[in-house]
Amino acid sequence: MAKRSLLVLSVALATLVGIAAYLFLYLANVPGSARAAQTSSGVNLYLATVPAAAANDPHPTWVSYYVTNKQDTNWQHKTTFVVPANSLVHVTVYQYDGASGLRNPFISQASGTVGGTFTLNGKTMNAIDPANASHVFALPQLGISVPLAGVASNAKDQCPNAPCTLSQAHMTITFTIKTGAAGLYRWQCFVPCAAGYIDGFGGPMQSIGYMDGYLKVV
Ligand SMILES: [Cu+2]
Repeated sequence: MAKRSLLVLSVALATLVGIAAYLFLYLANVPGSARAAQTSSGVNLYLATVPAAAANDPHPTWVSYYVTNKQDTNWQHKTTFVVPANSLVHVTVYQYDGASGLRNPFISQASGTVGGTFTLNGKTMNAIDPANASHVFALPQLGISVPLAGVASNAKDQCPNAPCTLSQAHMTITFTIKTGAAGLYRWQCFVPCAAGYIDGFGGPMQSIGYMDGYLKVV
């Protein structure tokens, strides 16, 4: 009898431990988020895109977005960006990857940004050559999409993997978006940039933390 109660007790205990592990290690375990910097010039979000994540990443060969700072010296592998509601957010992307090209040239145009434009290395534009697209920063729910031009294939001193520095070959893209109501808005890339996956759309293209994430408007 005592042996049987002990068995029932240990099975019940093991089940509870399993449920707790599922709740806290899986369900409540969300990817990290980074807050945009509030400065005298407004709210600034600095991002970087790379041909491959850092060497110690779980997926060191995957293309990825990172959060960084103005000097591009504080790389964090986070793709949930926290920004204030009803505000202008100035986004800067330091883009270190080469071009993959777009199958749908429509996405090579900017939409939904303030003025309908972006700057590429300081020049104001509203579209790029679809063949030069490396990544796209798109928030479909908000009608926002910005093409990110790739580094020329013959550029000197290309960055192979994160973290990169501004002394290496890169494109600088800036644009401003206006946030509305608080909420969680999905963003993603639309360029088939996932080398080695079917149609370039698997792996990092379908994974939060690489070519996907959230804009958390608070
Ligand atoms: Cu991409």
